[in-house]
Amino acid sequence: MSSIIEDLIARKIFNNRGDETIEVDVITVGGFGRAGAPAGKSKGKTEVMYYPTGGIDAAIKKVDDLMAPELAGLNADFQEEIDNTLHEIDGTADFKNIGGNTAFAISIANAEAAANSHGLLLFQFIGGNAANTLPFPLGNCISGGAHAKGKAPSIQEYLALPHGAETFLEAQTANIQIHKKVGDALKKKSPTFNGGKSDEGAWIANISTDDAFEIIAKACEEVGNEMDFECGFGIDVAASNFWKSKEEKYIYQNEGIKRDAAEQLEYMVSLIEKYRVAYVEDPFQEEDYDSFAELTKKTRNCLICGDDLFTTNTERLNNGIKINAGNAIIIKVNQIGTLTDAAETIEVAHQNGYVPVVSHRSGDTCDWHIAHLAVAYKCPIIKTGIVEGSRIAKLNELIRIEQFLGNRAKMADLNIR
Ligand code: 2PG
Ligand code: MG
Repeated sequence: MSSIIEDLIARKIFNNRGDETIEVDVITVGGFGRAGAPAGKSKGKTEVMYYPTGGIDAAIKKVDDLMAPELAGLNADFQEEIDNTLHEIDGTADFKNIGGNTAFAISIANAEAAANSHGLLLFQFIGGNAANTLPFPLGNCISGGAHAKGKAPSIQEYLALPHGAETFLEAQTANIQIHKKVGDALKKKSPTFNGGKSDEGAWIANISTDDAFEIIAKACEEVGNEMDFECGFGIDVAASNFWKSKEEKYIYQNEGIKRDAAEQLEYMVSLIEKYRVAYVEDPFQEEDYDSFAELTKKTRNCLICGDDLFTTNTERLNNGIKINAGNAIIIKVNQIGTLTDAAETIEVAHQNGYVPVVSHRSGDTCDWHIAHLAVAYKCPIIKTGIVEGSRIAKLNELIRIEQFLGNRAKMADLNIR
């Protein structure tokens, strides 16, 4: 009885970019949950719509007028029923009517309210006793592309991945050291570098794509030696953002280089081999499944991950699985709208040997739910920056979860050797 929903309260808050977003409280007889929606800047074309016509104000009114009365009296323990009800109220495939971010906030707040009604933490409520593995943090050190203002590498993110760490605390400590070293190296390399950072807390500098590789590779190697475990690194190319469909070329602005799909494939293979890159996200534009499959075939010991390619969508993931396009998938619940939809995609990923990578958005709040989702759904990697308030909120929560689990805690199984 304690999980019966009594009311929903929606409001407008701000994210780390200073943009408005929606937050929802779900109040049950014996508990409470709260979630604020994040927002992408480099969004996939097939993500659900964030808000209905009329924006956040219209979304809040719909929570008051439609969702609150409809959900009151239902049991928050039954996440699927709650999420199906959201789909029914909306009635479209992409949450056009109530907004995907509205659905997201209700869905996640509901899960938290259910856990809270039982006196459990979110990861325990969802994952039960089996949820005892911590993800490796994939953390952004250098921002470029759509996440930078002014001149910067075309590749959107250069990410540290300390995959040899034995504890989460060690892994996050390594990432912090790498981030600091990268900052020092950028100061030496670029006369115009002034310590500027992106929304995700990664450094922004006017350097070439290749210089960024040299800098992060060296920082990871040094920290790996100091801490005595392997620190790899990866990139989020976010290639859709600099793919010009008319020319059919990827435009590397800072270098004045253009590459067609075949040249981009060759370039990615050469980078992976030269720098032993452990993780590559969205190396091609979001409809080019074939190039993803080619790259996956041509490389070893590297995760080839789809973000804009899959948009946390089971159908799109299944398209990829058919031709072995990639071997990892970014999970962003607000790309698809509800926790139930995202959980289904994670399940399909697990069943087919794709590594699910739970991820923040560049525009985010200090909510820490994705820390719990990573543990609950056994996602071996969490992508959520290294520094900056919204990132630290999630990373510190994982440190708490690790402590809470005590000697039951272990790091996820991640085979990039
Ligand atoms: C990405 C994300 C997060 P955004 O492309 O992976 O780093 O960016 O939230 O802007 O889509
Ligand atoms: Mg991405």
